[in-house]
Amino acid sequence: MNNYKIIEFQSHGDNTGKLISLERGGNIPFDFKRVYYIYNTKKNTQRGFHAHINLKQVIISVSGSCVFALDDGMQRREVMLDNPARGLLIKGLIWREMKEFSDDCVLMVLASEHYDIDDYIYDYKAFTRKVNEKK
Ligand code: T46
Repeated sequence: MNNYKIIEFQSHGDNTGKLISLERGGNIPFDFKRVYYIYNTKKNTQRGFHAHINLKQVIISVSGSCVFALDDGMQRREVMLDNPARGLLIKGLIWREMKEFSDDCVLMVLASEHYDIDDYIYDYKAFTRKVNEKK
């Protein structure tokens, strides 16, 4: 599966604490137009269940943890997001599901485009058709 990648961020800081800086064209490999965060997710909730047609995103758990399931229509992988020094880059057609959120989970997402509902595919069969078109 090559539509996703884990990016390791350099953590700066001293004995007072840590700091990570995100820079477009630097450790974030696209120009981001939007940042959003997901927090206060209720217990046993699952989110996502969609794919994007064009959007690139980097997803970072800045607090707590969750499991991110990725499916490219052929394979499925699960990635644990539990480290602010690690980002999940998704850059192609990937069906995504999020689950097992800890109470303190805050997911910060950097997105290459403004919010556009027409970029979402919510039907899994439509997603696999799109994957096959792109082959
Ligand atoms: C994704 C995963 C990781 C907005 O108004 N603006 C926005 O920029 C976004 C992202 C959402 N919304 C509204 C749309 C819904 O009424 O916020 C509500 C919750 O969004 P959604 O149900 O799409 O949330 P998730 O967690 O299922 O998915 C989100 C992103 O939408 C999606 O792009 O990849 O996080």
